[in-house]
Amino acid sequence: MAVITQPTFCRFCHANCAMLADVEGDRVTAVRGDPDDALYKGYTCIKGRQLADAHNHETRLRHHMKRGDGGLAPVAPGAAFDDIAARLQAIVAQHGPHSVAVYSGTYAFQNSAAMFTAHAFAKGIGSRNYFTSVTLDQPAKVYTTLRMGHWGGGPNPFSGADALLVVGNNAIISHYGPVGGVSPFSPSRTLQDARARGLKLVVIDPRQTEVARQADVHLAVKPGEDVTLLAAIINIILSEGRFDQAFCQRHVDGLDELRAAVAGITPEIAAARAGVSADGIISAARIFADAKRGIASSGTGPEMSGDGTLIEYLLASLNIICGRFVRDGEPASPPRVFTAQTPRHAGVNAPMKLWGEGFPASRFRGLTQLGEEMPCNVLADEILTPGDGQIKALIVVGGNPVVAFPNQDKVVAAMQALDLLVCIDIRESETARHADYVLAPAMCLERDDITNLSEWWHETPYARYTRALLPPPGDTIDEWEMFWEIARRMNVPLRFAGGEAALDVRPTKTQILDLITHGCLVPPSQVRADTPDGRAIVYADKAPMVTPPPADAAEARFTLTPDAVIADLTARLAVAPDPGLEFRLSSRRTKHVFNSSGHQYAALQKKGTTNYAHMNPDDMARLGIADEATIVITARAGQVYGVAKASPDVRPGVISMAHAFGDFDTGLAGVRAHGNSTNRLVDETSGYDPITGQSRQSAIPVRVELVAAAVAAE
Ligand SMILES: Nc1nc2c(c(=O)[nH]1)N[C@H]1C(S)=C(S)[C@@H](COP(=O)(O)OP(=O)(O)OC[C@H]3O[C@@H](n4cnc5c(=O)[nH]c(N)nc54)[C@H](O)[C@@H]3O)O[C@H]1N2
Ligand SMILES: Nc1nc2c(c(=O)[nH]1)N[C@H]1C(S)=C(S)[C@@H](COP(=O)(O)OP(=O)(O)OC[C@H]3O[C@@H](n4cnc5c(=O)[nH]c(N)nc54)[C@H](O)[C@@H]3O)O[C@H]1N2
Ligand code: SF4
Ligand SMILES: [Mo]
Repeated sequence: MAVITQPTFCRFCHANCAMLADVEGDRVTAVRGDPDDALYKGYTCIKGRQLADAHNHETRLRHHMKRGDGGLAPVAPGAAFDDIAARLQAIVAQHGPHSVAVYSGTYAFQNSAAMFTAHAFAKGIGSRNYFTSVTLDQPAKVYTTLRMGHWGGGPNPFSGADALLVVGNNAIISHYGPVGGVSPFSPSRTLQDARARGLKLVVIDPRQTEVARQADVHLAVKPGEDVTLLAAIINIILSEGRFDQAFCQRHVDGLDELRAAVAGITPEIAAARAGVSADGIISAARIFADAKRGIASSGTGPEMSGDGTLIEYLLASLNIICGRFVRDGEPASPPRVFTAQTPRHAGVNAPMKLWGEGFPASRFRGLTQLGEEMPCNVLADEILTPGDGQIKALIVVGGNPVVAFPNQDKVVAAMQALDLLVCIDIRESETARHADYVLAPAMCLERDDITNLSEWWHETPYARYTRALLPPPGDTIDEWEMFWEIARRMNVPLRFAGGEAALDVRPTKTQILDLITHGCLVPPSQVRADTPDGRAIVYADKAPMVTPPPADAAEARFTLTPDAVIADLTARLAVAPDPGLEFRLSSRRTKHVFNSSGHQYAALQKKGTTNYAHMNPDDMARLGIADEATIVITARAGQVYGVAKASPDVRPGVISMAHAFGDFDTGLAGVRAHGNSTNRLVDETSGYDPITGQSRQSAIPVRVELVAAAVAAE
């Protein structure tokens, strides 16, 4: 059969690398990087190169499944949607709208319409219980920094940066980072090029990561001690007068309070607590402050250490006191093509508080919605605890709570306690094992998509509208259509920025995307028309060239003292490090899998099937642990097994381990073939971030023993 090669982009992860796909009839047979794409230049990673295998894989669901006495079995689409809609309607009638919850996991963020439709569905029902993986990820930088104000013109872009300060973010493996941080597009090459033009790099990470290997200064911080370290860096910059005094005078309030709060944190005190050298801290502070451009930013590691809000506050403060923003008259930050446009002026937009009083509240831990989502921290308790507002039904789209949420046993109990659990997943995931229905979605090459979820990283007005290259197999349909099928049966409105979706006639995906992106620079339908070949387009002529001055003479100012942050910081700095258990288990990513996705593909399995417990060889020698030995890791909240891996890049006292491996009952028997879930070590009821509810998923105090020794001691 003839092979037709078509351009598209990868949606295995958020980097959206430009690809060429070979299609034979109804099958994709191979994919590779598109060398003609000016931005990606043919780059792909090993995960993306499995797209053909993924689409054709034997574990892939091609029909919706319903649980009966014999387990999951195929069910006709009409019957599935009728029954789900009827059961949801009965649950809402009996228990009220909050009894239905929706969770958008990582794959809802790889489909340009899924997350928005899932959210519209929850809102249409009137439920406060809409959850996303953001509150398991980096919620503090999304929600708690806005209370300091934000700069209309945006942060300094990566391309013009002289210095970056990177805290717990390894974009070379994760292809993920904040705007202005290490670019997620062909990250290793981009970073090398930036270093060649003079970029200075400071990395704060308990591991010498792939990014840290290129650093001028690497501070191998003890996990969980970033607050002290960042406070010391700010103290040095302020006391040595290396900050942007003119910028602060014009735009910033609260500098004296911040100065006072960090004044006692000398390089020596921070060095002792964080386990790094005082000289290293001083160099890091001077490199960052003496540069003209470039930002301080973090990834998941620090956000998960229990101090997310304080760490993001300190990083935002560093950028504010050093004025790391696009200024009046400088080249403007590019407009995002598919995002509603906001003025990109050189001025401060007023602080915003997106949680607390006035926001729908959870029944637990004083937590409330952040923006329009409830923190994942409370999902299990909201399901398991009877009373007004108890969650009875959950729809999971592209997520896997059983391996991704804190406190695994409780999450499993919660999934089992639901009256109705619907998973939208390409396979029988660890969570789908407990589902009443598993709905089978079309995969990425079988659907239209736009680059709305990756465009915030682009430094040009880059846009892509890719067409479905293959027909969806079996009964599979796009994820947004599943919500539409249920919504129309329940008569639940699906409201988007551009208005309500029709429920009587099925909209096209282009129509849905136009509704979702209403107010954007160029509507998806127009980008589609402009790019009949399905390749990228850069709307350079639609971009403003320079950043205008602030729109309003009485512009807002940044505040370095929102709410009680100074008191919280002072209290945190006064606390000596947790003397508790000897090791700290820190989170990391694995190159060849994406959380719990990819473990089923042969080429990726060859790279390893367990989530190795990476340890410093000196620690292993001291404890008599050989490379590849099985160990037991015990935290206050629980226990897991791991396979020890000698890794000199990990600082002593640290176990560096990926999450989303194994299942709840994998245990010792399956540790080599599947790994164990580190979320068995995480307790969501203590040590969580008080605003975002983010649990301590990294920097977890643990004890480590050889399995043989542990068994003998019992
Ligand atoms: N201890 C600890 N816990 C963590 C983290 C950590 O570092 N440490 N990291 C946290 C972070 S950052 C995140 S984002 C969360 C992730 O949390 P989740 O998003 O809940 O978990 P994933 O494993 O990414 O789940 C993705 C699911 O989507 C399915 N899938 C794959 N392709 C498709 C598709 O095309 N369509 C659909 N519908 N489904 C598909 C996969 O089979 C899988 O079941 O975990 C968090 N949990
Ligand atoms: N290959 C691959 N890519 C992925 C994923 C994957 O599973 N595999 N997951 C995706 C997801 S969901 C996300 S959110 C992004 C995350 O993207 P990143 O945030 O870049 O994730 P990591 O690569 O784990 O980098 C986090 C770093 O934090 C460090 N760290 C851990 N604890 C601490 C601490 O207490 N302090 C400091 N300073 N550092 C600490 C770890 O050593 C690690 O190097 O990656 C995405 N990309
Ligand atoms: S980095 Fe890899 S998985 Fe992510 S979009 Fe690119 S090729 Fe796909
Ligand atoms: Mo994430």
